[in-house]
Amino acid sequence: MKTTYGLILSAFALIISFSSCSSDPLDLVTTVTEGDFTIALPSPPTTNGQMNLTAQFTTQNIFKGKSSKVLGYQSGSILGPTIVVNTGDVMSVNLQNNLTEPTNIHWHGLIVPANMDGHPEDVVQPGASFDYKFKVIQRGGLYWYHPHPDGYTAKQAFMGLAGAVIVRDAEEEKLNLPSGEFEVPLVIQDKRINTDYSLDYTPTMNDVMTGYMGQYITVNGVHAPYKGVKTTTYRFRVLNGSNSRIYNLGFSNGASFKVIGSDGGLLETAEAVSTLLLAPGERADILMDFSSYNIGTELFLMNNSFTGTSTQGKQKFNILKFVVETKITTNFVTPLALSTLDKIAANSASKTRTFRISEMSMSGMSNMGNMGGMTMTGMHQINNKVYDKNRIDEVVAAGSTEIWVFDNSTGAEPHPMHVHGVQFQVLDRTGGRGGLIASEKGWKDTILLLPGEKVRVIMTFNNNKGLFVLHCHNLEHEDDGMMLQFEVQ
Ligand SMILES: [Cu+2]
Repeated sequence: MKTTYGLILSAFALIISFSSCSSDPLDLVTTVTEGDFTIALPSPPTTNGQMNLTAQFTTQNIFKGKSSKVLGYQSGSILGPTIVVNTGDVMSVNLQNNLTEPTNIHWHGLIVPANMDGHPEDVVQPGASFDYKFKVIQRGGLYWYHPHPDGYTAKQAFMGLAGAVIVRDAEEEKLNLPSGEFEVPLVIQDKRINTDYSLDYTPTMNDVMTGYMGQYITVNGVHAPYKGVKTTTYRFRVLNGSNSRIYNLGFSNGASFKVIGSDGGLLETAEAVSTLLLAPGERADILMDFSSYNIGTELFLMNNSFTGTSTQGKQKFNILKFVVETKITTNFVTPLALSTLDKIAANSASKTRTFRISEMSMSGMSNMGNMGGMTMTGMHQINNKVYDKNRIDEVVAAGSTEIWVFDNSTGAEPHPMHVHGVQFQVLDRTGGRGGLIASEKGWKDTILLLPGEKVRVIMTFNNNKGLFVLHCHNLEHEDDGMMLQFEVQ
């Protein structure tokens, strides 16, 4: 494997990797290289739900003073604007495809009609455009958008096509959570680059097995940023927009922080934690209280090491530096009760479906070479099947409640499983970690399964009839075929 790596790595990346502390010699291109944290954290511009996005080739300074060739939804930016809407608003987004391959938009976590959901076959050809129009019907929360065309999802998302959607509702407004400058979206991604600083998406066979990881962590599109903060509580809206890297988020001083929301909005009550595992596609709504910190204090949002999988979690690294700059006095107190979740009773489910996750083993595959144009697929399967656009795998009755079991008990890799068209509740996790973490106690659309784990989720499908997909949100696994279709009828 190292030989293959050596061939595909640029000389620049090799130098960087060898000069940084490598915690795993087998993990050369996934070992994170920290920067100097001297770029101020940007926030993507915000927009309402009426606007135009143009998928295009553009550039952005991901590294200080260095222009990187990327893909973007607007000129000069690797991330699209943050769309801020209220429950009940109609979103109307024109997507113009100025790429040289098909693209589309999947509104991750939003419950939209099937023909607006960015189904992998529902694509916009190069030079064409499409109007996405739908009503926002669910509760407040952090959702996101990214391309989902069959076979191109991982590349396009990695190259820069993604953005956040913040939905607000009356229940959340009443809580007076930190807002304005004290509410900060954090889109965390990892990137690989070429010698000219352009983004490098060239997955090898091994990358397809583990997922494509980069050695440079970016937040809101820049590598190693810092953020000046005031002595008060901040609300961080965190999205793991990485293709495959899982983060075990925490603060470098070990401070506890409060998890108040998950993929589908607020939890019932805040839960204090010191680390939080966040898989690709997942979101976390957290409160961090800087009120007791002295001016000049520096601390980092960081990734802690974690166990449970052999392919990730070995290395600790810093992600974002906070510098406490300004003393202010506020009297924010986290509300004791955040929300009320209507729990779906397990006995209300009319059907249980099991999705068994499996991978081909690595043995015998090391000589198969580079994936090249992704011509070989199917190493990752659900119920022994790879994605086939001509096959409908499951038929679900509109309005029905079902339990879906994701079974990774014999799997060897982590898989964040994502279901389109619904939000679900997690009933339980058996095997592996054997329980639920703070961010899994609310509404979810993506759930992480580490090797050995089985998770049961329950959901009620709405009346949006048509074709949707469920898939692994490790996007290399997804493009490799780890995706099935279900029809709501
Ligand atoms: Cu996977």
